[in-house]
Amino acid sequence: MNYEFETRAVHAGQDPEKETGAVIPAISMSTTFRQDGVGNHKGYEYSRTGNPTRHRLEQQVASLENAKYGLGFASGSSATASIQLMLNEGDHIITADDVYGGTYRFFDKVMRRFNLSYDYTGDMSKENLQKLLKPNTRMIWMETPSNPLLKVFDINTVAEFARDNNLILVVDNTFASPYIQNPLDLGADLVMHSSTKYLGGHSDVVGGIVVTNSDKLADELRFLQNSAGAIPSPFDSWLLSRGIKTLPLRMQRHSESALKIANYLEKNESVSRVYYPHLESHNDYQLAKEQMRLGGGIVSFDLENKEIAEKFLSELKLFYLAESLGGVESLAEYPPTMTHGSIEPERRKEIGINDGLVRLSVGIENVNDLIKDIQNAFDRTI
Ligand code: P1T
Repeated sequence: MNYEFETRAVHAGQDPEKETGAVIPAISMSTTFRQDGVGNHKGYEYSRTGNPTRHRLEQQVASLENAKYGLGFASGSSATASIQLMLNEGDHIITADDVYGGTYRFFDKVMRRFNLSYDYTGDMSKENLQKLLKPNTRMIWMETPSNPLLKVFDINTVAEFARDNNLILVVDNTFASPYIQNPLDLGADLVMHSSTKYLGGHSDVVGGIVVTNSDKLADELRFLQNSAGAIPSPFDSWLLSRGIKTLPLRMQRHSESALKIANYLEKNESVSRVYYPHLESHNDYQLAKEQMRLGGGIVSFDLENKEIAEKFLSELKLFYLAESLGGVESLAEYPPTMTHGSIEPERRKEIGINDGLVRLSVGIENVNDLIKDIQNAFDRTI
C-alpha cells in the first residue's frame, strides 16, 4: 500500500469482505478449514497455523512498520519467548540493561536454564558492543525508548554493528509504537511489540506482534509460531485491528500531553529528575529528536524515596494505580515492586531504577485535568 501512515492504519489488511461487502469483515472463528482434496485448500488449514482474522492483523501491523511480514502472538511475552526459541543452546545475547521486568525474568530465570547467556549493558556504543562480543554471540536485544527509564539507543549504529558481526538485532518498539519510529527502516532485523499497549490502545486485549523484512527470519519464526502455538485468538486479533485504526490520533494526543506533563514535573521541587525522550534534559535528547517523530506517552520521574512515591501514587485519582500502559486512560505505577519487581534490588540500582521512581502512562484525557490530578496528589503527599 502506497498510502500515508494514517490511511494504512485504517485500511491495510482491512479490505471489506469479498462475499458480503461487509466493511467490517466477520471474525473468523473457525478452527479448521474444509479442503477440496487432500492438501487442496484456500490458504488456511488449521487456525493455529493461520487464521483469516489474525492474518488481517498481521498485514495491518506489517504495513505500519514498513515490513514484509507480520506475526501475531498471544502476548508480548510470548512474542519474546518465541524469538528466544530461535536461538540454540550455548548462544550469547547482548541485551540493553533497561528492559521490561518480565523480559528480564524470562531471560534470567527461564532461558539461562537452557544454557543461554546474557550480558546486560546501558552502553550500546560500538566500542562497548565490541568489548561484549563473543564468538557465540547471536543476538542483540533492546527496547528504545526503554521501560521504565526511557533510555534511547541509536538503532542505526547498533544495526550496523549487528550487520558487521552477523547478529540478529531485535528492537522492542512497544513504547514508541510504529507511528513514532520504524526500527526496520533503521536496520533492525526483528521488531516486536506488546500490542497490549499502544497498538490495542484500550486496555482490553493482551497480545504481541513481531515484524521483519527477512524471508529467512520470517520462516523460522512462523515455524515457531505454529510449533509453540502462542497465537492470539480471532477475537483478540479483531480487537487489536480495531484499536490500531486510531493509533495515529492517539499517539499525537499521548505525546502532546506527556510533553506538557514532563515540563510541568520538571518545575516541581519534589521531583529530582524527569525521564522523557523529548525533554531537553534527556541524556540523549538530540538522538531522540532525530529517531522519534514524537516523544511518546510515557513519563517517569524520581521522587525522594519509596514512602513518598507510594503515598503520591495512592493519592492520584484520575491516574489509576495499575500495571500496563498505552491505553486511552492514564495509569501510574511504581516500577521497583510492580512491573520491575522481578529484578533484584542491586541490579535495579545498577540500571538506575531508583526507589523513588514513578512511571506515568499519559492517556488521552484533557491534560489540564491530568495536571490537576498530579498537583492534588503532590499537595496531599508533601
Ligand atoms: O504484557 P505482555 O503483552 O506480555 O508484554 C510484555 C512486554 C514486553 N515489552 C515491553 C516493553 C513491555 O512493556 C511489556 C509489558 N509491560 C508491562 C506490562 C508494563 O506495565 O510495563
